[in-house]
Amino acid sequence: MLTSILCALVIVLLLILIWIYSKKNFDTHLRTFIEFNNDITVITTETEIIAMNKAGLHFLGFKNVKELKKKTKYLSKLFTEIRTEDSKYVTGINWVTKIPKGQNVKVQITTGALTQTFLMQVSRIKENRYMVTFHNISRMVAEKDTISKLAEKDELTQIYNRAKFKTILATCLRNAKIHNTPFTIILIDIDHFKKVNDTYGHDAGDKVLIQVSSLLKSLLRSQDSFARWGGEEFIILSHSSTLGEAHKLAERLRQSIEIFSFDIVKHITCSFGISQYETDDTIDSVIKRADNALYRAKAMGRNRVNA
Ligand code: GH3
Ligand code: MG
Ligand code: MG
Repeated sequence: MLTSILCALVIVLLLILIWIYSKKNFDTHLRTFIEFNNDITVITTETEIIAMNKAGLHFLGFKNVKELKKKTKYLSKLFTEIRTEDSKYVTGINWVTKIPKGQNVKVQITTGALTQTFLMQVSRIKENRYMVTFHNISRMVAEKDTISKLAEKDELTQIYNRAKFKTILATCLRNAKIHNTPFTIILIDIDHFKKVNDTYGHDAGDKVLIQVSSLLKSLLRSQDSFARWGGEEFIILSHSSTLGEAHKLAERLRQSIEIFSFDIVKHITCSFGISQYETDDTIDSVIKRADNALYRAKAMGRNRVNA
């Protein structure tokens, strides 16, 4: 009887030892495996970090996992999720169990003064063991940012182009319809600009366009949007609450151009057409009214503001 109990105890002990060994062995294999990955790679349980590859430790500035764990044992403390309207993955203590396989979660990791963007992926390896990888996409994000910034600027004047202005106006129009917030459009056209080109050459004309842009920009409030509408025409979206206010602003701009001494050509003037947002407006209708007002300003003798 005693022998059978002893035998059973020995077997149970052996099984426990095998279990501990295989568990240890499994984690050792994982540790070796994650070193092959160039991306930051972490092995974690539902709550605690078990291992991190050298790429990760080096990036975060830790000598080893022990040192890292002195700072935190929770992986979620090392990054912040970039949340959008429909993504909110890293919440709750067992967040790692909730991220669908193959799902990319955009996160940021800050080291010192530098914040970089990563795509995080989670794979469940076995019960309570997860491999989390962080693929650095900071360079791609920066390039995309530069490209989209370039795409919204006018090459010559470096102010917004027509396409960008239209997207700003579309947003403003949507808000105006919801919250009934007023805005005005000011269309500006350089007077007799063809004559500038004909008299001083195309390059001098370009210089005028650049100088007009920077002069107008310097006179506008940061909340007003300003763009090159095309050729020698500029456009302003002003959050002026009345037509009178917009008129005053345009008049100030008109006078500033009139007295400014431009390189080579010295003096030019501009005509201004203003429209104010009305309830049923579309992008086209609000601009059309400003264009009609501008047309009348030209007909009335140029160098004037008309609403
Ligand atoms: P108005 O007072 O009626 O506006 O007369 P205008 O001569 O300014 O108008 P018009 O439409 O007859 O001529 C516009 C000129 O603007 C013609 C075109 O060559 C010139 N232009 C358009 N884009 C550029 C540009 O990027 N650089 C230069 N230098 N000229 C341009
Ligand atoms: Mg014109
Ligand atoms: Mg003109």
